[in-house]
Amino acid sequence: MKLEMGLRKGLERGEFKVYYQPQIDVISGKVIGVEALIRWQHPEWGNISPDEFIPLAEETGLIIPIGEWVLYEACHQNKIWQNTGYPPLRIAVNISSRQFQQNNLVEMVSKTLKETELDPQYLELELTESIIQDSKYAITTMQKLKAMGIHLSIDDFGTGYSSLSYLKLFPIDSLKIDRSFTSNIFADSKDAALVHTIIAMAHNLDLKVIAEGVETQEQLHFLRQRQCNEAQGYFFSRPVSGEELSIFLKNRL
Ligand code: G
Ligand code: G
Ligand code: MN
Ligand code: NA
Repeated sequence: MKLEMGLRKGLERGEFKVYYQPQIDVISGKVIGVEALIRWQHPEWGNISPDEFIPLAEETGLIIPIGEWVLYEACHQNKIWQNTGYPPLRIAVNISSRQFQQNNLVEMVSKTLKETELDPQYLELELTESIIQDSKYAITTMQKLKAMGIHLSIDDFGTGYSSLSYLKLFPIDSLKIDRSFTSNIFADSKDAALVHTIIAMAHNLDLKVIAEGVETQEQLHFLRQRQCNEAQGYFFSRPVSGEELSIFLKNRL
């Protein structure tokens, strides 16, 4: 209850920020994308993790205005980077299943792209396997987003309980290997086998693969040897503010 009020007020008072984490092409080492991650700093309670407030925002429906705000911020920031002259990046935005179910999602996304003047090819929406509950609706919605030129990926891949058959039905571009697998590559040979198998399966289905939670050079090496396309994690950068990411981009040019 208290947290819910806090969320409502937080949105009005501008307590949310969007942080950005770079996504690196494993072969070239170049930054090719950025994931937008929401942060909440409450004046009294301090930093509250999205793991705590996103589930509540979903329950209360506040994820709709919050998600719309994140999308606008992220697209706007991406356009600023492009106008600054950095090589164009793709901005990846998390869409929760409640947001995905909202009936005007496609219109909202389309409107945001127009307002921020961002070319749709530079937007990626990260969906989780939980959207599959209503697969007919999901496919139609995804087809509309694809028709606009937006990239679609499946986040936290391999952690849900869904069947693999949706992979042939959904018009997606890439899979994001959950960081629980990546972090265990050298601790558990079964995780290593799963990572290797997910990459091979994705490629056989003509999908790109990005590994999350890459923290060491050894993990990156393992992924490169197995032809994983992209990597994201603390090894490259923690999620940082827009200004800090600008410095990161400048230093890598
Ligand atoms: O670093 P991290 O603590 O940012 O994220 C924790 C969880 O919160 C992750 O599962 C992430 O996908 C989710 N998350 C972060 N930002 C957003 C957002 O803007 N929208 C949604 N729906 N989820 C987010
Ligand atoms: O569910 P989603 O993939 O959107 O979650 C991203 C989450 O993972 C965020 O909380 C982000 O801060 C966190 N994260 C990103 N890179 C790393 C990493 O290398 N190690 C760990 N432990 N967490 C990471
Ligand atoms: Mn994500
Ligand atoms: Na994840």
